[in-house]
Amino acid sequence: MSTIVILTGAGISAESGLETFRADTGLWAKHRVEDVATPEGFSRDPALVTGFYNERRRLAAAARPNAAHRALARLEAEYDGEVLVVTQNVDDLHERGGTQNLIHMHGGLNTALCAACDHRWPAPAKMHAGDACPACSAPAARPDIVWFGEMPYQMDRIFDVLGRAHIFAAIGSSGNVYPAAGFVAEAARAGAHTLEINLEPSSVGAQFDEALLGPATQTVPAWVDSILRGA
Ligand code: BV8
Repeated sequence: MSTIVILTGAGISAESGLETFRADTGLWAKHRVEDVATPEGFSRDPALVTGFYNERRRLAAAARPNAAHRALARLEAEYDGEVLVVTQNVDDLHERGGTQNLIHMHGGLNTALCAACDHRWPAPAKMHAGDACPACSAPAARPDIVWFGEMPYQMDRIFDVLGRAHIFAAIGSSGNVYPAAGFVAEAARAGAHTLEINLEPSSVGAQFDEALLGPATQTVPAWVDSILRGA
């Protein structure tokens, strides 16, 4: 059975109105990554970080999946093989767009995590630093987000599927953050055909067999059509 692995980054949610990280108006232009996306930043100022993710959660809830998210759901539903989406994004637009076989390798806005006992529960719209864990009662609730220096989720499963991928596509990712940026090399080693879908070549663009340049809401549906047509 043929396997397609798709890595997505902030660029697939850009046309849903969610800011990317590296655009000069991006999230990190307003916040130093060390202050809001590291465990050290969280321990230094848990209220600042919790507030940063409350705002991201509010914006994600107000956003809607776009044609690119929906096209990937159609691919999963209609393709005669396995389709796995591995997203770096913490928004839930893939789920709301219909994708089911999905890994949030950097966590997600809609889950809270207890730093004391690892319990997870649905995140409230607004979390507060020191919220109590519903399982162990410790005042140790944190966003269930993989920060820099933390191990991304489900890496074993991701490498297992990359090892048997026939097609690997990276959509809307700048290729600056590892280990995600290394997935194309892993898929190529397994003999996969690799494709980058982006507005412009990423930092690892030269490692791909093929590039589809343009906005994701146009390029992704066209690519999915070509796959389903057997082109
Ligand atoms: C780890 C959650 C190890 C937070 C994020 C070398 C090897 C391995 C690791 C490292 C290394 N060097 C340094 C490291 C450490 C670090 C790293 O990679 N640093 C970088 C800066 C060099 N990596 C880590 O710390 C990772 N952990 O390595 O753990 C370990 C080992 C043992 C034990 C413990 C630990 C963890 C990294 C995860 C950090 N968390 N996100 C949050 O969301 O708030 S990262 C965050 O930025 C995203 O999740 C994403 O992964 C990353 C990059 O963002 P993109 O999605 O690519 O978005 P960006 O804005 O950059 O680009 C947007 C793209 O879209 C652009 O290309 C643009 O052209 C395109 N685009 C825009 N509009 C459109 C579009 N495309 C199409 N259509 C459009 N309309």
